[in-house]
Amino acid sequence: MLVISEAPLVQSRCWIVAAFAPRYYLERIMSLIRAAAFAALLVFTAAPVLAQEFKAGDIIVEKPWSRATPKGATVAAGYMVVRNSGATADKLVGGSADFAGAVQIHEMSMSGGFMKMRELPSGLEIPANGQVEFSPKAYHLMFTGLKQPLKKGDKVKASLTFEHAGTVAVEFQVGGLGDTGPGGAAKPQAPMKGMQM
Ligand SMILES: [Cu+2]
Repeated sequence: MLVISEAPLVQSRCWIVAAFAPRYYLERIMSLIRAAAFAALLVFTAAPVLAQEFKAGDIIVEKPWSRATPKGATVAAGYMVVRNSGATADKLVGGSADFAGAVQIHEMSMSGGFMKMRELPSGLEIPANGQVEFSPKAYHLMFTGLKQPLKKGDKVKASLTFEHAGTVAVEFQVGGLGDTGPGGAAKPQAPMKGMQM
């Protein structure tokens, strides 16, 4: 008796499951796809940002970039933004790079109507809770004694030494020959605070 009366019920339950299952699974699959797509989007949008920040102590080096060098060039320049989140000033005192003989800190300034650059042998102060921008026409790193030409799309390793934060390993993204900003962007250059022009 029990088996007979239960049979139609089980059958009808199966029918309900069968009718709703495709839709249920489709929705589950769609939501999984959506979640995966969202995760992929996060990875793709977050990765380049993370890859362009290098940190040691209170010092953050943002978007280091350089330019492709013409054939036979022996020097290249490095640009970036150095932020100091600490309450005391720090100082960039030097650096080194696998691809260059030396890394110098340079400053551009107007002299007799010409842009001239000079080395800052004692380093460059990074103010407390402040930042210094290294860009064409302003402060820059000078890679001298290039051991290889820099090609667009390269990522070249260097390290920067700060008086307090110590050494920060960074990677310079090499842009095109005429680039004016990271990723080739032609951003307007803000005048440097405290720079004699
Ligand atoms: Cu220079």
